[in-house]
Amino acid sequence: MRDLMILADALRAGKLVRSEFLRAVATVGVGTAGLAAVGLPAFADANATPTHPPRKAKYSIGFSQSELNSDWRKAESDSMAAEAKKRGAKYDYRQMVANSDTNKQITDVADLIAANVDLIVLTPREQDPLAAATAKARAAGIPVIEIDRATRGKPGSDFVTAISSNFVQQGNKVALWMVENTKGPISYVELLGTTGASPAILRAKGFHDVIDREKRFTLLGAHDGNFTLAGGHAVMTNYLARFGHKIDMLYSHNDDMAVGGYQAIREAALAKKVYIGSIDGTRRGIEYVADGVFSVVVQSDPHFGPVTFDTIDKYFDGQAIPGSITVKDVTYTKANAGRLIGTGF
Ligand code: GYE
Repeated sequence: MRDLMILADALRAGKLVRSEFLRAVATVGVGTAGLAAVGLPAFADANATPTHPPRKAKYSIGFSQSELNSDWRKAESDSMAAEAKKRGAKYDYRQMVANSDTNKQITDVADLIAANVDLIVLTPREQDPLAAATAKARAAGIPVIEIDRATRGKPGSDFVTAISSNFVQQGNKVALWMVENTKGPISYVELLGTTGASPAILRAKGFHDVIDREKRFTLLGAHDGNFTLAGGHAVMTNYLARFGHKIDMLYSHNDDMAVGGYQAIREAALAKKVYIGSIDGTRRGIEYVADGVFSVVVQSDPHFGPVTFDTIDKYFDGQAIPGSITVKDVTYTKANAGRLIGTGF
């Protein structure tokens, strides 16, 4: 117990960083009761996310962004930075950008752990590889909040919470629109988001849960377009060469790929209407809905700054945080898109 009190004092005095403290505690071999006795329930289990971190005048927050290659990602990063700035008296904030490289993102998280930030906000590019990075942060006693995308881990123990849209529901909504607003046999192609990314996996699931029950819909092909305009354009160009006039509908996991797909349709001078359904709510996507070019776009709101920092506030305040926090999204159709263009980014 004496050893533990010395360690706890050293931690409070800032002579030890948290990871050093945790390593030292492990060698002393005290249990939960011992830690609680010196007023440190936060570190009761070196392998669990601390739930009651010690109070500080200022906390350092590290945000690991997967990439900044689209208006969606820029809107997300801008929202985070703006909110951090507003709360600058309480938070130091830094962002690392992984440039669409999952391995770089793993290193970015390792760098934030080495820098001993107080909390990591992570938008995991791929759900499985980044689960291990999250586990390393947890083992070092650094809490992780996952925003927008999630890893496969268990919220509440592997990480504090996941704040995101309901991706399955987004896919459901596009499929339902197509079921309710088209007639007869429909052959379609699907532009998939980045392989291994939670929104790509769940938007496919949500769409197919609904559409696969309808016998009049036939899938011609589905391929990874990496959530980019160029990727969507390339995949759609290929599908048009293969299937041409057979294509009645395009389901795209995001607006950028849908815009690329639509450009390919125009270049192919297809003399027919192709129904296009997509997700995100970029300004261009909403304008295309208003113009009747896209049939339906389900929003995926990228403005994570306020809800994320509200959650961080609560966390450091010792309040209970739910394992998942769902962002509310609207659906754009011809009926509302014109007046909602301002909600785009
Ligand atoms: O739809 C897409 C972006 O993870 C929800 O990632 C996000 C998705 C978003 O690249 O445009």
